[in-house]
Formats: sequence, C-alpha cells, structure tokens
Amino acid sequence: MSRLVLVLNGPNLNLLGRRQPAIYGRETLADIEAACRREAEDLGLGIRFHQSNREYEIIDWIHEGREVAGGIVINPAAFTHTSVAILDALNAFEGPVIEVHISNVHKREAFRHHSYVSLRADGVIAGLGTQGYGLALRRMAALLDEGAGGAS
Ligand code: CA2
Repeated sequence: MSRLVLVLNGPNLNLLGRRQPAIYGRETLADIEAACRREAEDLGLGIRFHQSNREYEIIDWIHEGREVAGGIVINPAAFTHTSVAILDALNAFEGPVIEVHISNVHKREAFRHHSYVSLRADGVIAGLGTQGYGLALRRMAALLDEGAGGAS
C-alpha cells in the first residue's frame, strides 16, 4: 500500500499569514508545508502538498491520487461548503480521507456548518489551528498501518 499522502488546499489558503490572523493565525502556507514535511518524515510518509484556487485542479489531483496515493488530507476551504464535484472525486478515491479546517467552522456562520466533503471523510479536524494538518498526518499514518485501503 502506498505511503504517499496528498495534502490538498483550496481557494485563498495561499493568503494565510497575510490577512485575518485572528481567525487563521500567522503561519503562512509555506510554514504549514514545512511542518507537514517534518511530520511526514517522522511518520515514514511521503507527501505531495498542493494549493489551488481552481476547483478543477483539486479534482485532477484527487484523480491522480487514485493511481499513486494511499490517502488524502484535504482542506477544501470554501469548496467544502459548495462542491459536489470534489465530493464525487473523493468518492472515486479508495483510501482514507481526512478533512482539515484551521478554524472551528461550527463556531462561525451557518453556511460553514455544512460540508459536502464530510460525507466522504473518514475523519474531520476543525478549530485546532494549523496543528490540525500534522495531527491529520499522524492519524493517516495509523490508518495506513492498519491497511485502510488505497493504491498499492
Ligand atoms: O478554517 C478553514 O481552514 C477553512 O477551510 C478556511 C476557508 C473557509 O472558507 C472555510 O469555511 C474554513 C477560507 C480560507 C481562506 O483563507 C484566508 C486566509 C487569509 C486571508 C484570507 C483568507
């Protein structure tokens, strides 16, 4: 089973650390990527870390993941609340999926309380700040150790 994990990030997350620090903190996406790479190395995982503001690019990475990845960690950002297309792509992926949100979406506007991606996710982390990514990778390593599906 592949120990390669895709870490996918949706729209506007490229702005992290530059605006709205009260909600999303001061770390940039590059800081998160570096922390994910350190965590992945400790866990014996490989990662591919991507961000896009375009829905189709996220869908294409999920499709590629069907061939190469054991699991997907995804912060779909605003697409969480709107995208049946990303849900459909994740439904065609066989390995574990963990959904991450930096903020506690349940403490925010009502439109953020519904997630299409949660209909597919094996686990959801919200409100633990950027630490949520590293925790998701830890859980992903445990799921892959247990043999929870994915590309071989
Ligand atoms: O809490 C999260 O991680 C979210 O996925 C972030 C999304 C939001 O639409 C979700 O409801 C919850 C927004 C990401 C936008 O990030 C920005 C960062 C800095 C400045 C502006 C936007």
